[in-house]
Amino acid sequence: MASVIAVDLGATSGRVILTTVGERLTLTEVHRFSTAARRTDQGLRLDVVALFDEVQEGLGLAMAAADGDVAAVGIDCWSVDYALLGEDGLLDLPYNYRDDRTTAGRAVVEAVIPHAELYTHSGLQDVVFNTVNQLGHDLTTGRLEHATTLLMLPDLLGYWLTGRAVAERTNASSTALLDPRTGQWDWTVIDRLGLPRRIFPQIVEPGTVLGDITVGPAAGVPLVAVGSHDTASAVVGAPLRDEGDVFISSGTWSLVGMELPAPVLTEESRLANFTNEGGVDGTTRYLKNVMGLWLVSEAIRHWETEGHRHTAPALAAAARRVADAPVFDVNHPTLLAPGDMPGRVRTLVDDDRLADPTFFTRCVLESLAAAYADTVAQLAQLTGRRPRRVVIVGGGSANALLNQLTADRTRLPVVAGPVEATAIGNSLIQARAAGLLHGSLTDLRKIVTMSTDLTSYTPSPERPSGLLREIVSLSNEFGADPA
Ligand code: LRH
Repeated sequence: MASVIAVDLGATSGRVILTTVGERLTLTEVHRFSTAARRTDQGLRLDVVALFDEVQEGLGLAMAAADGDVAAVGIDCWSVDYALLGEDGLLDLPYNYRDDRTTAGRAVVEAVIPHAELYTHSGLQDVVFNTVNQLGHDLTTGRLEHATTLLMLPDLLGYWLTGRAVAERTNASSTALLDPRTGQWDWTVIDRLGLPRRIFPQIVEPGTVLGDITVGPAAGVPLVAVGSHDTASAVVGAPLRDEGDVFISSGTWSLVGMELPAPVLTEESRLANFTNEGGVDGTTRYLKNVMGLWLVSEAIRHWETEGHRHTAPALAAAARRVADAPVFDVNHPTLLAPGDMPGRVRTLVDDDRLADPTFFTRCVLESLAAAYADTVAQLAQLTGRRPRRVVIVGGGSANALLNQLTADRTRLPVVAGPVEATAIGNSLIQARAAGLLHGSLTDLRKIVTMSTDLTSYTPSPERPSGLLREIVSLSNEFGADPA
């Protein structure tokens, strides 16, 4: 049976997955490695050279496991981060978006194009870590002077594999430099900011066959540009059925939204800080970033520095027994950077019980579910659609407590799974480009449903709904000054 190889780089780990393609998909993870950013004296950086070596190792393992019968390779990654190339290759190691240089960068951009105006061009939410704000900082340091090409991370790895430098559209849409109506670079914005036109490569559609890999164990296999923004692939791999479905791509971030045929660029949408990200097959992912399970994983990292080991599944299981946890604003800008998460949450919620990791976890999960409920209510207002079901995919969809709390607080039925939606979406678009599968996203999603076990949750009658907006006064999310 034919296979494809999905390379999926997430915020904490990267995986290489071999997918056999038939009436159902079968996924086998052949390699896993850390993608964590490194704190250096030049900021929070990504060792992309080491990442490329890991990808090559994984491709070797996948080729061996597939016995050579591989139709394509595709790469997805988190969005917004980019590498700069000069005449002699990589100029330096890319920054990670959680580096706090973005606050200064945002001020540079805001002084030239206020966000209210930028939104009418890009349709992107005002989050401090958008590529445009990172580039705003680069403008002040001269980092762009010797740059010939800007490549988003999956495009960089693809370039190193094939020699072809392009900008895949879904990931490019996270820069705030793309016009969501045309799917092309917005030269007006680029020129006004004083960014060099030369660094922006040709945009390609997801599903484009980029050419054969020329180096390493997968040499000779075609590389396909998939929905290379991981969330674009996750939503392809989400078993969405109709216009009443809300998706939550749940992992480090929770991306809560709806798939729409066209962007929503209204002032109401901007004020609610919703974003229009480019999707596969011309769709728009209309969504909001909710801080996600990062709040727990970063707390676990902090407790480890104090000598206490906890795991997310054990904490979530224990948190079932906690009642009466307070709710806080999970999108508070102070929670974005790495560091002491329990300490920062305690400045938002004055409750001594937070010293207990189980209580802390319950408090985070309740607060996430409240933020989801709030976002679902806003989606109804802003799209005119009536949300009827919530589909949760990604690693966080294995968190049964969070799924139940989501059903309770949104008062909607929840369907959870697949955990591997991103790798599935990545594989489906490759398989279609390679001619192994045919049809629309609806057709491809039938394969998702046949390939995975989904779990359903219904709202518990005894628990009230809880809209975050009714409980705490929200900050203006990540764009605003923490004060
Ligand atoms: C999730 C994700 C998300 C972005 C963030 C930077 O991995 O790609 O869609 O907002 O990372």
